[in-house]
Amino acid sequence: MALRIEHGDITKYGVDAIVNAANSSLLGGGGVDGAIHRAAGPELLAECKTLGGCPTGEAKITKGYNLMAKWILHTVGPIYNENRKDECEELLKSCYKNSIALALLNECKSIAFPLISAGVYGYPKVEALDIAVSCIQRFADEMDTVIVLFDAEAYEIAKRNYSELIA
Ligand code: AR6
Repeated sequence: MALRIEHGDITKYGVDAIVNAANSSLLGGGGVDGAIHRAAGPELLAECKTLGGCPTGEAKITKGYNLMAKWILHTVGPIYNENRKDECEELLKSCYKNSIALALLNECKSIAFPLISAGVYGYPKVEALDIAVSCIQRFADEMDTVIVLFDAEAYEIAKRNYSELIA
């Protein structure tokens, strides 16, 4: 198993599947979701419209269209709420677990993940990264995996807490 952490833009990764931190409509938005829709092109939205949305913690797959990645695994992270920490943690773990299960079902050997919920949805980045690393190590053992961190703050946290995973 090989998990690494890199600073970059997930839309540029030529892996079998990239994960999208979507919302439950699956009809696009800001952040990484907006970047993926822009890079993949309008056919992505057309396919997403056929999926009927996605509940929080679950995942759905589409083609990658103009991306180098073959597939996009759309998952919906929890909106962070300090008063419901345990529930948020379980839902975030489910995002990783269900995305990885869907990747395995589609014979993916490599996946790139963003830091799900750690932007607009407000999940504290330190905890979000701990959950990402532990779930990927647990469930994606036989795949080549990368966590792609876009913002400098998240990457600084990774350098501090997971220096062994940084190339
Ligand atoms: N590559 C990798 N990571 C990125 C990129 C990129 N190109 N762009 C942003 N990030 P967010 P969420 C990072 O807000 O918190 C959308 O509107 C970003 O720095 O994209 O799950 C959806 O439609 C952050 O660390 O997703 C939903 O409505 C991480 O991706 C909502 O936002 C996640 O930030 C989902 O919120």
